[in-house]
This record gives sequence, C-alpha cells and structure tokens, in this order.
Amino acid sequence: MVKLMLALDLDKERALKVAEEVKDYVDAIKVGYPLVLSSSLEIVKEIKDICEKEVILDFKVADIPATNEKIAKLSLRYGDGIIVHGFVGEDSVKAVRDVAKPLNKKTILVTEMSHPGALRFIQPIANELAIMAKKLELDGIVAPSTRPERLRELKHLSNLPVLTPGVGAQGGRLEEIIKILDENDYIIIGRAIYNSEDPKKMAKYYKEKIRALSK
Ligand code: O7E
Repeated sequence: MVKLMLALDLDKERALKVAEEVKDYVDAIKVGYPLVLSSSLEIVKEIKDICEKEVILDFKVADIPATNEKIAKLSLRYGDGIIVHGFVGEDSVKAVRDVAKPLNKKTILVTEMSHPGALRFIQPIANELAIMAKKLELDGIVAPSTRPERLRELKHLSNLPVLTPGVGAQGGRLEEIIKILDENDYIIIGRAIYNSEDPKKMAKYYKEKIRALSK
C-alpha cells in the first residue's frame, strides 16, 4: 500500500499535539523549517518518541559540497533521512549522500516542485534531476501530485521511491495519482490534515482512502 507522510509545518506545541492525534494513521512524518525554526532540531526526537515513525528532514539543502556536508552531518544526528536540491549540481548532492549512506539514512532529491512557479526554472531540468538521482543511487525523489503526468514520468526516469506533495491544499487529487504509485512511495499531505477541524479524523480518512484506492 502507498504510504502516507504527514507534513508537519506547525509550531512546536501544535505539531506535538497533531503528531499524537494522527500517529495511528500516518506512516512517516516530514519535518521542515517552520517546525525546526520555531523549536529546535530536538523536536525530531520528541516526535519520534510520540509516534515511532520514520521522520524525514525537509531542509532542501542547496549549497556547495563543503557546506552541504556540514549541514548533512549536523542534521542527520536526528531523523531518518534528508531532502536535498539537485540544481546545485551532482557534487553537492554527493556530499550529502556520502554523509547519509554510512549512517544508513536516506538522501532524497527534489525534482519538479508542485507549485505554479516551478514551471519556469525547475520543470525544464526536472527530468535530468530524476536521472541524476538514479545515477547517484539515492533513496528517493520528490515529484508533484499537482501534475500527474509529470509524476509518472519522473518516477519512471528515476526508478526510485517517490515522495509526492500536492494532494489536498494544492489541488492534487488522490484518485488521479494513486494509480501511478506503489508500496515504496509516499503521499505527502500537510494542511488538509492539520488545518482540518479534526486532524485525527482526516488522517484516518486519507489512510482509508489510500487503502481503498490501492486495491
Ligand atoms: O500543501 P501541504 O500543506 O499538503 O504541504 C505540502 C508539503 O510538501 C509542504 O511541507 C511543502 O513544503 C512540501 N513540498 C511541496 O508542497 N511541494 C514540493 O514541490 C516539494 C515539497 C517538499 O516537501 O519537498 C520535499 C519533500
């Protein structure tokens, strides 16, 4: 079954509350700048203690190799993997991968992003990014639920597990993307769950819908 990853873009207090509420229905949690900057990296451990799920650090690392290496070393004291940008070049991505791999942690590469602005600069190079992710034997790519045909192509080109954001608040439709995905892939959902009146109910709804549509 395709996995459900919660994007926990909240402050510490709300994030811990939502993590507790939805823990039975999500397979993984994505932690990014909104949460870490409103608390600290220690929050990753607190979330893991609550839900005992895979936690991926969404820092979209995009610097020169020497700096990427430092960021990866410091970040990967926590969590199970880290998200990097590829447009900065293969050497920068390798620097992160070479820190993550010996620690048994994942390096996940952003290909095409889900928002409208991605069409101008990142879509034209997204296929190459997917191919680079495959060549570097990374652990996954990020590709958009808002453009199912692009999601299909990027998954095919990389032949890697896909993390796909865009369902819910960004207008992506679960029914359209689920048939492209398999049990190695993750659907990332944030606001449609944590901004709902009842996050637990909504996480359960998405989990059951994924199960029903996966058949
Ligand atoms: O729209 P939401 O609230 O369901 O949240 C989507 C999450 O996915 C949010 O954390 C956002 O930062 C992230 N995201 C995208 O929305 N689009 C992208 O192209 C890439 C990401 C992302 O997470 O990249 C790394 C996985």
